[in-house]
Amino acid sequence: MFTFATLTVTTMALRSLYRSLAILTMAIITWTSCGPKAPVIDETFATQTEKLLIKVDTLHTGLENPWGMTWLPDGTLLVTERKGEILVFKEDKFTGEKIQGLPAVHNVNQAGLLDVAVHPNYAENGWIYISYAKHFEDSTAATTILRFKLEGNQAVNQEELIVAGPSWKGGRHFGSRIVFDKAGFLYFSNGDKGNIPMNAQNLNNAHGKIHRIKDDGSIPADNPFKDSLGTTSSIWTYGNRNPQGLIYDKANDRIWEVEHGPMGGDELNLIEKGKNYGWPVITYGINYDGTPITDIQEKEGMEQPKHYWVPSIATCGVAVVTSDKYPAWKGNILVAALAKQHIARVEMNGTTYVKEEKLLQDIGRVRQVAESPKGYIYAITEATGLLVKLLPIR
Ligand SMILES: [Ca+2]
Repeated sequence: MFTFATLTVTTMALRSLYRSLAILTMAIITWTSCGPKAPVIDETFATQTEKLLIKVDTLHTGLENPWGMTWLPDGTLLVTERKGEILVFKEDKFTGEKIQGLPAVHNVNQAGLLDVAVHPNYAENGWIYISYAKHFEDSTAATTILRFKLEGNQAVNQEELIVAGPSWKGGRHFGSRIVFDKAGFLYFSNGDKGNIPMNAQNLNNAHGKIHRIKDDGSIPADNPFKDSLGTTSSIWTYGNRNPQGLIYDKANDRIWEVEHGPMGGDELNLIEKGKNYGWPVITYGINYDGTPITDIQEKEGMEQPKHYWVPSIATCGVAVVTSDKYPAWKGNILVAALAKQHIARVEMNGTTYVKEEKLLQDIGRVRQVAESPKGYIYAITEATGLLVKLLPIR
């Protein structure tokens, strides 16, 4: 006799069977088509770029003035906020935690807490480096490199390594980015401070320069201006207006820099020991009021940019694609654009500019773009306040 109880049991058995079949089917699909690691990306809202179908994964909203980002070996992502905070992300999610005990910063206009980088041997020594505008009692500030270690979320063992002075009033043109090369030297950028552009040509101050120091802040013996009378011994290159982007291209042992021009004349420069990059003697830009800065764009003894942008896109951070996750982009240079609100994907032939594509148009003022140790490209934006990850589809 067919009873209610039998029906219930039969239904339960069927449900159980369906569930088992569903799990089995999922397992077969995963096993046959993807392997254990390949994530299945929902292609809704994917973006077709010239060479890759990508999806923009928004990991976080509500950032204010994010400036720098880096990853610890365990995958923890650190994002700086210019006002003086470092936000801690794990597995691409904000933990709600911030690093405690950081130094006070001169948070004015383009000055504040800027870049963050980890030592190449972080796993052994635990050093984290920041560049920030250090505030002085007379209300001036100077781009400063400091390192610390983490105990939980507390910044301990703080060591101030170098102050790129003299300290300056206001908040214009402080740089700053930090990179390490394969020999372990630390390079950082500092802007010309705005109101006296010739700072960049004067070797007796630290402004409008790329600097090179050892990981403990001491000066390498082979720095180009080390033993010259009165020069700032950390200077590696000069004539750099406001370099807010710096990246070490490990595969080619090169350093790329991007710097803001005035009105027009943002530059992509190949950074080489002791060279003069020309600002403000040569430039492809003009003053913001439309008057000329100089009549010349070239001069002997001064480097030409590998590319320049007129009008300005407002170049900020820069990255080199090394990952196999974006095969069609490998070796490209990615430049974050503040004013024009995109990422410029620049194709190079060696050190010669070929062409570029605008990615993520209107995503916001892109402050930094970076490749994670796992090989994914991330970007942080102002105005829209986003942390995004570019997921490659095909
Ligand atoms: Ca230049």
